[in-house]
Amino acid sequence: MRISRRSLLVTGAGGMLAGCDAAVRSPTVQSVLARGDDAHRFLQRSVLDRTSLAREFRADQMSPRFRVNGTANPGTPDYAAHVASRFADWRLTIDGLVARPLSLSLADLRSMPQRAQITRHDCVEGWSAIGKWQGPHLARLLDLAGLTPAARFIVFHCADAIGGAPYYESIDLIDAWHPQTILAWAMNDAPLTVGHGAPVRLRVERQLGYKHAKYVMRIEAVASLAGIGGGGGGLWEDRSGYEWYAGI
Ligand SMILES: Nc1nc2c(c(=O)[nH]1)N[C@H]1C(S)=C(S)[C@@H](COP(=O)(O)O)O[C@H]1N2
Ligand SMILES: [Mo]
Repeated sequence: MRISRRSLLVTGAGGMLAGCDAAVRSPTVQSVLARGDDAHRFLQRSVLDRTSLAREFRADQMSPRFRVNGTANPGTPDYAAHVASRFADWRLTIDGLVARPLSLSLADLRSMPQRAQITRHDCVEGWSAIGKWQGPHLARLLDLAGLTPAARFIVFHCADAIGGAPYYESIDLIDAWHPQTILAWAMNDAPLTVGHGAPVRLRVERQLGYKHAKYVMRIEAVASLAGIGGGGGGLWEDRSGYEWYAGI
């Protein structure tokens, strides 16, 4: 069995959601899928599973209370200044293995095509909550920046630190191009609060809560996770041996 764009479109998310076709047609995702062509049949099956959608819910199923977990406020002078100016001067950096490094304002992110989704957030500590998230597709941002062929992982650098270690997370290109992977600036139809990760946080809906980086300041495309933080691909991976791929 060969993986083809067609089988991905049929079994994966394609066609079910507006905006997804564009992601599947992108040159980068084509090259990710092409790599799958060479893989063992078992790996091809895994790629197909990885592209399926997380369950989405109705508005009346949203949790009345969505807890704030981990950092509730980065608390640095820089971050406090951004909160005071309502992130008017804040810029998201997209750099690393990209053809065109970007510096985007919150207004830029808000004016791009948006995706909204109501999903269940599952924390490894044993709680879940259903909330609505909105923002541009991560894939669109990465297409604007233009990943170079060596890029294999996307790293999210955050404004906060835990025990002195900067919070960071990373995902591979399959999750980066997943149709539900967005950079959310809104939650439950309001701008993100400080507690939930203002001004933007990652939503990577097929994985556990700790992968959903809050307070994202910089997105970096890399060939390898070695040399970033402790090399484990994320703060909790480094500190506590949490799985790098936290699929749910
Ligand atoms: N920057 C940053 N991102 C983070 C965390 C954090 O402490 N700092 N905690 C993670 C964990 S363990 C969870 S469950 C969710 C919590 O998101 P919430 O506060 O919006 O519920 O954010 C994740 N992303
Ligand atoms: Mo969590």
